[in-house]
Amino acid sequence: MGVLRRYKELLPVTPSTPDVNLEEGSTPLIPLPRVGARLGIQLYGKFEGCNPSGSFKDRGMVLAVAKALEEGKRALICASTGNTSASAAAYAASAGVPCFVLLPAGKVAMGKLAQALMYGATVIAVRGNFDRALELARAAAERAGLAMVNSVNPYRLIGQRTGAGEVCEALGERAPAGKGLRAPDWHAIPVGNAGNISAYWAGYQEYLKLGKIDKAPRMMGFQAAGAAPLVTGQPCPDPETVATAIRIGNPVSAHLARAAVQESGGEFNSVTDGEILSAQRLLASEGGVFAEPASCAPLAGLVKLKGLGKLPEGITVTMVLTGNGLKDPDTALSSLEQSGGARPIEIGDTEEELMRVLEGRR
Ligand code: AN7
Repeated sequence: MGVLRRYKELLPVTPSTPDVNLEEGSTPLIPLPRVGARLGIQLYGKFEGCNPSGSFKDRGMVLAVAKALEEGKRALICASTGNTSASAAAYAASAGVPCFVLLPAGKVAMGKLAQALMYGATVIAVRGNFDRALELARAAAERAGLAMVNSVNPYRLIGQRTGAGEVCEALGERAPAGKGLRAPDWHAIPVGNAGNISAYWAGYQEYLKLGKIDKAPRMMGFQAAGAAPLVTGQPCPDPETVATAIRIGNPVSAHLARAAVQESGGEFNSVTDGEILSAQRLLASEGGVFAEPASCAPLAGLVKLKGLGKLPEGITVTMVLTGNGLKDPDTALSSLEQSGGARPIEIGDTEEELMRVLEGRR
């Protein structure tokens, strides 16, 4: 069941809201016992890469597009570091409406670009960064009467709240008592435009108010060191990071994210590109989950905090693995190359040569 049907009680869905649906949401909360053991914690990954367009954006996009259609809008526009554009383009295709996406030229992972083009969006590469593309998209939406589906659209964050409830349900099922809902101790999440951390916090708050959980987690937001305005407290005029999804210098929802961290007793931290890529390899090789670089900023942060003696022993931590690793194979392969890691072992077509590899003789 997609997000609009599954959560109709929690969402502003009316009888006249079109039934937009790509069967998004209901993603797995994957236990990561080997990685958790290294860190001395109970670690889980909410694998949002299982969504239809391969990222968490689908949870909110489905609602934003449904409401845009309900309001009579006939075309969508967004700026994006990649995943928002893929998601918007997918729902536009499904609903049969045009979609314009503005991307920072040359700074979008190949899989995401391929998606937007395949879904049939008009892709506009802006020679400028994401923050500038967003300004342009907002102005154009206003001028041309298009539905703006970036997270400045309130329906996006409302839809994204649904992830929090799913985390609590999945943890509840695993609890020794085996029933009821349970929040993690820490909720670790990458922060770019700062929408998702704000949405998850609102989702946890909602469940707290409804009495479904008895405490909310600490919200731990992680940014890339080269694009860390929430850590430095200043907008970052020239954001730069290998994690292109979070290459954002002036987050639209900074105020909401700050409130989430403050109210929950959490923190913002930054991690270097090297730490992100090493966490990505760790998650894949010891967790069995391939997530894109931005999604691995939280794990990089947990490793860093552990090293600083700031990760409490035995706590339950959920990380939002926001996007699928298959979106950016280039970065993964060059990261392996640079770390002297795996690459294919080429052999001739003989059994003898194969046996030599299997027995470690070459
Ligand atoms: C994989 O697609 O901003 O803090 O334009 O793609 O809610 O912005 C993507 C953001 C984390 C950060 N992980 O979330 C876009 C875009 C991945 C992402 C984030 C993004 P926010």
